[in-house]
Amino acid sequence: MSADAPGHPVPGPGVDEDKGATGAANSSAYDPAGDWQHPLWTSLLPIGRDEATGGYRRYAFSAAEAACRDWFRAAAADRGLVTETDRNGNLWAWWAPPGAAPGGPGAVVTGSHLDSVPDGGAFDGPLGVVSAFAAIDLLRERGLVPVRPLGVAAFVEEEGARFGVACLGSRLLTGVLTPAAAAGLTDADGIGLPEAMTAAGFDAAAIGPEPERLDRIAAYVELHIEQGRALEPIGAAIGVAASIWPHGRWRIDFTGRADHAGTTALADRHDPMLPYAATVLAARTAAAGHGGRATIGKVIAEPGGANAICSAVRCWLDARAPDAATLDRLTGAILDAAAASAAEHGVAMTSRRESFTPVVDFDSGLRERVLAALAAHGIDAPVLPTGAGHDAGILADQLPTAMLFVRNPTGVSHAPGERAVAADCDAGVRALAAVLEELACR
Ligand code: HGY
Ligand code: MN
Ligand code: MN
Repeated sequence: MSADAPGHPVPGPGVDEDKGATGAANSSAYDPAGDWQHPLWTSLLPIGRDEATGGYRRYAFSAAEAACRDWFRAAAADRGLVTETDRNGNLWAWWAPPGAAPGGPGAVVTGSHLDSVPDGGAFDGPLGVVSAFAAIDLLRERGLVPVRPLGVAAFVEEEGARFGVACLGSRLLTGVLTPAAAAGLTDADGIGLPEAMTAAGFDAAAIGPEPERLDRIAAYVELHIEQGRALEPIGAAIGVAASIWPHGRWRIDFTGRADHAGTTALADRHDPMLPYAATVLAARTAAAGHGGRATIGKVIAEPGGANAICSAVRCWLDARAPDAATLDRLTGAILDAAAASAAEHGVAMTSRRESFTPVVDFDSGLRERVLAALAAHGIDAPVLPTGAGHDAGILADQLPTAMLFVRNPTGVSHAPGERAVAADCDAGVRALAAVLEELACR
């Protein structure tokens, strides 16, 4: 809670005190340290939220995701923007200059994603999409008009929560992931991506790269909740991305022999849980030793009887490091430890990399323009690396991209406790509008 008590009128976040950047400032109950009350934000909040956990389950091509798509289309329609869905299910809404075609050439795009990790927070992804529409509102309030097409994008399955490949929509769009590889992806229930897309009303046969679409985009700027706690200690509401650590996901399968928990002598066991446990500990040790991150956040024990030795344990390793060589050493150490422990316990082990993103150094020229635009609006934003992956990182391979981060006071992300305060969300909208004004309106 801020020094300003609830209900005490405080100046709004907008360009003047009567008319806030997002409309929220018009309320006398505006609390900069409270939850964001932007109507676009509050209308999106209920979609896909689990009542019991307060977390979001907005998986690709699910009913919750369909509702998010409806929300996106309605937000675009309310603003007179033209919405289109590309071959891969990514959404685009366009504000084109008079007489110009939506979508380019020379387009400037902002946005993020609307899907979530299991029980994810409200901000990871949606903050960037809501802020994109809110920034367009702010540009219009200021009487600005783009001189080149300005787009809002929402990319499919950024988290890879359903089909295992992070940034699925942008990887397909750019061709980093082939349609054939994507067609072979399945979810936890064995439903293939083509089947899921078809059931959701998409043409699964059409997925694939769209180089001509990318050629028409001059720059992509993604605003995102900070996923960590670098901004809070230095008192900055907004940050700018320098780079993304290389990172990937590995699936590891330990196959042993199911048996009785009470009668099987310890010496006779082939228990896959033991090398699995050793691998979890090895991941922690290796991450600490290499200055990286290694996490096993998903595990399946089969068949899962409380009084039986498992037949198999399957787990997923997420590993990240500041550079590729360190990541290689980090994952090598973990997989070697897994193999050694599996051999010790008479368990078979296989591993395969399910997705990978090399290091991303964001375009320095675009970053300088972003920083200058922010400075011109009195926003002093530190430049930070991040260990989190983003569609902006995938697109960076083919066009100039940049990212803005909005302060996360606790640093919690990928969990229901993820949060940004209203004043910082408003600051994010103003920062994004400043950048879009520079890139699209001059
Ligand atoms: O997992 C990630 O790094 C991102 O939040 N999608
Ligand atoms: Mn995420
Ligand atoms: Mn995200």
